[in-house]
Amino acid sequence: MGKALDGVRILDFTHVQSGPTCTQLLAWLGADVIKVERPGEGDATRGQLRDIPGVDSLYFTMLNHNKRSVTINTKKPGGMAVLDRLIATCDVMVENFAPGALDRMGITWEHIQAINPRMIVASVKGFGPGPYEDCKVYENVAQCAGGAASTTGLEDGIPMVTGAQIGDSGTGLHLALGIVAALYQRTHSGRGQKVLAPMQDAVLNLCRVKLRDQQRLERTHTLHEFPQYPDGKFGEAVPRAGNASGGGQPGSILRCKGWEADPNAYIYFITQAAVWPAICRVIGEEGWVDDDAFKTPQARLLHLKPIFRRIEQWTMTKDKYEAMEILNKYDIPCGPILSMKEIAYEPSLRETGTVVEVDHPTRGKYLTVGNPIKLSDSPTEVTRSPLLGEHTDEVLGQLGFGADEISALRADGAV
Ligand code: CAO
Repeated sequence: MGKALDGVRILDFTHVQSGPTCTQLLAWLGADVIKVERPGEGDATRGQLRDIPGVDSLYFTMLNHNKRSVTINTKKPGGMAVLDRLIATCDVMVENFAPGALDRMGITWEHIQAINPRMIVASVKGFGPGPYEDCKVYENVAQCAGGAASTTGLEDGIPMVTGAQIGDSGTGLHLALGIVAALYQRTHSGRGQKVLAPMQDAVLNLCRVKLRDQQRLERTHTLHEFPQYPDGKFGEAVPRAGNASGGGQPGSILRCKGWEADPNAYIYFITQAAVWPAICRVIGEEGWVDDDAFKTPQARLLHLKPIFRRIEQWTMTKDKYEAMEILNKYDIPCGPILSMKEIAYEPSLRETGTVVEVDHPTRGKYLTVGNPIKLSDSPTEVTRSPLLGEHTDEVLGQLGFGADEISALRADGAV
């Protein structure tokens, strides 16, 4: 079976996490992704957070599947000549260097356009145009500047970053969509274009509902579904909401049987209005169904804390899986708090290819997250990440360089 992006060739000039997330996704969709790395060193993540000495780290391998690796030193004229030939033959260049780094290498938009006017140049930067546009940015900086940290955490605690890499991987996803859209537009326009996904903007996009709440707060001075209501005070900005659902259906994380010993013996419980009578019956509070204090969603907002305390008395009598089974029979929306260990060994995630075991020549077998986007006519087969420069000869050969030329480039340190 063919792949959605068959025939698309990507010059992958990315490193660390945000850019590689994007190009890995494009590779899974069928693009030929050629990762360009500095000779001898490669992507810094190859050596970061290593668990086996001298072997590519899981950080690197889990972000660079299905790619080819070519080493090119762009600070050597020979290296630039190779890169120019890649620019001539690729459809998209993806990069996430610090602001100005690409220009300093001489790889300006004008330079690229002169070689290949159809090329799409896609960039991740920490910030878009504005006061911070020249700043280097990592994940947590983006989470803080994009509004995630100020709205995450316990209501009386400090700002918190989340474990989900919304700044890096979240921005990579945004960039991938921009690239696919630009490829589609090129089918009509015949022209390439620049695609920019700033990390602050991507995080803010993912925090869209918090800007919604900011405006609600400014208009009404209160947010009824937040834990600060009805007893606490609201300030001028959206506060941290603990584990409140933040949506129209109140929810909370509740303890389950075994919570004293197991840090993940919890369930997320949503008191969806449609199943309120069922919730009352399950927890043995049938009287609440017609009680004026609990009957309507509006009335319940005044009593969310005691309601969840009572539901928790029930969840604490069941383990999280037993609770799920009972609640699902009544269509009560709930979810177990799964540890990474539970996720790693969950059979259904293995069956769908979302958790995959991959074999690597120097590392051996390891687990990775496969393509979370499932296309019925473009299935994904996850293959291992490349060793540094593993495909240099192959790719340079495809670009028309002869064996002698490749040897000379290598002797000069250009590849
Ligand atoms: N040949 C020769 N030189 C190369 C090269 C190659 N193949 N690949 C990279 N380089 C050089 C660059 O030219 C640059 O040199 P100069 O500083 O002399 O211009 C240098 O390597 C370093 O690039 P960098 O500044 O991008 O890397 P850094 O490690 O200092 O910064 C990061 C890393 C992530 C902070 C920065 O790249 C950045 O802000 N990127 C944009 C935002 C982003 O994607 N952040 C998410 C990262 S994932 O957490």
